[in-house]
Amino acid sequence: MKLYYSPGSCAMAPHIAATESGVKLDLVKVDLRAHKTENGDDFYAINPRGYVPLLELDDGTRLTEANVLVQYIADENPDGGLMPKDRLGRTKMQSALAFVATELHKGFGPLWDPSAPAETKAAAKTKLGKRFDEINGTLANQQYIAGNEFSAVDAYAFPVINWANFHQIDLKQWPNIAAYMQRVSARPKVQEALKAEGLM
Ligand SMILES: N[C@@H](CCC(=O)N[C@@H](CS)C(=O)NCC(=O)O)C(=O)O
Repeated sequence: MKLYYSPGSCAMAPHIAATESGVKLDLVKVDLRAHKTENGDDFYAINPRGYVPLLELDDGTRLTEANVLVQYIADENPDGGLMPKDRLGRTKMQSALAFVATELHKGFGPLWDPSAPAETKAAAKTKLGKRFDEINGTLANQQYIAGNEFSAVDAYAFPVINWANFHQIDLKQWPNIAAYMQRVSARPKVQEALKAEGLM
């Protein structure tokens, strides 16, 4: 399987899901400004949306959407334990993944957009802060977002929450999140993904 990624982006979600599941990926780096792969290919020809992550299966099938890719990798490799097996557990995990996708991942959108007005950015930070309040509360009683075990939602939440560091959002305001980020980043398989992306 081939993962088109950019270092530190949301593509780290399927990357971590893979390392945590013991899956070896072929990584293809994409320059998201030029929308060119490291091989010089036009990335728009691979994904017309221009987005990473894109997972290419060995038969050439191309899959997108970070929250779905982590589920695909987890489901293909059930021994990794990243997705619950029972229906209610899976539904809860999907709910948590959708929350990360729509509230956190897209919540950062205006902060990455150079054309967004200052008021829009400030409003985005306020809203993200409310979401962080909620996660901080959850993490008061458990080690990871869905319980005491690392799971699919952590693979996605970790790189997205980390973007706070690029936008002057001090995670120390949410001590349980700050501790969680340390805990996740210390995991050997997360370190493996960070190193592979050239971030260590
Ligand atoms: N809906 C997509 C969005 C992916 C996305 O936002 N990717 C960003 C990096 S984190 C990107 O590739 N941006 C490049 C661009 O906007 O051209 C998903 O959830 O996977």
